[in-house]
Amino acid sequence: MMDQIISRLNNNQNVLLATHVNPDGDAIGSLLAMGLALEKLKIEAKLFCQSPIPPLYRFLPWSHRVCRILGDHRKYETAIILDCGELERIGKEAQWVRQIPVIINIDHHSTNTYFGHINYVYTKACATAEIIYYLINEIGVTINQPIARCLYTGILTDTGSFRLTNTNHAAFEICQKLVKAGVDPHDVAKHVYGQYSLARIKLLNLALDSLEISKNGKLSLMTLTHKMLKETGTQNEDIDGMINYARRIKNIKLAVLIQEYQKGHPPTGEKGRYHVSLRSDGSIDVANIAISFGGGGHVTAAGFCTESRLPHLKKSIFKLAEAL
Ligand SMILES: [Mn+2]
Repeated sequence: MMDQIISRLNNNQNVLLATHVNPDGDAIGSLLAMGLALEKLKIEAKLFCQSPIPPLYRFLPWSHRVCRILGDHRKYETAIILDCGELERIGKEAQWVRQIPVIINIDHHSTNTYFGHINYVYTKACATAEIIYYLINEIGVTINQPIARCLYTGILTDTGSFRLTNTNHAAFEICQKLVKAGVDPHDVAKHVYGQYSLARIKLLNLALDSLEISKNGKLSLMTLTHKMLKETGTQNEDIDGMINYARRIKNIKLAVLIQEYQKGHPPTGEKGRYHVSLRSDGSIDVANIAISFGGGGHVTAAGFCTESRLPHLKKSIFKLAEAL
């Protein structure tokens, strides 16, 4: 499979590199590392992500090169889709990208649908960045400091700073090599976990205030309404990570965060009135729960979108507590 990818890359010039909407550190890190590596091979690749790159990741090299507009899809011979369980995760352009002659799917989600012509899906990888690390080595590109920085950020963020259950020995082995290649862990951490706006802290206050716990004490639920975002002057991206407060409560097995979108205006690539994030303590598989609601994800982190009304949605979520 690696050979198939390499021979495809060697025979192609017009490559599209794309990742999912509302990109996280792994999506962005993998996208940029792959773009930088292809440049070393003198392969021209367009970097595409429908959503803007969140400000905290703009310290990464080439982050300004990521385009939000696809342009004419007919000019691409190959599309490499990174960190997406299904092609639709790249947003509304999926309908055009689907028509590109060869689609290479590189991902680590257990819910991956093998949508590519070539699928490099390795669900044991801690991050897509881990797979990209192997691929870059295999294609014979030396991992320099900029590439290392992108990959390190991908692994650091997708493992929750080496705390989540996907934290494998490869995470440490690779990160050790990336640090040797010039990554400064303190510097990356400063950018990724450094500072919050006052508006975000005010939103956190409302999020904590919304906490509800199931009768058996095993499920926690936070609800963030559009009104709260408006009141505090925050954006959807400011909600990132808040679910961890619900997850870290003692004895909680399943933490849930409901996020309401502005009526009729879900962010690009999302459908429905609410987005629901699920996190488990590692004892239950939330990807399965997400699938039953039409979503997807990983064992410990997953999500779905829904048109349900809030009271009904909360009721079906609290019902999940009974099985915990
Ligand atoms: Mn990932």
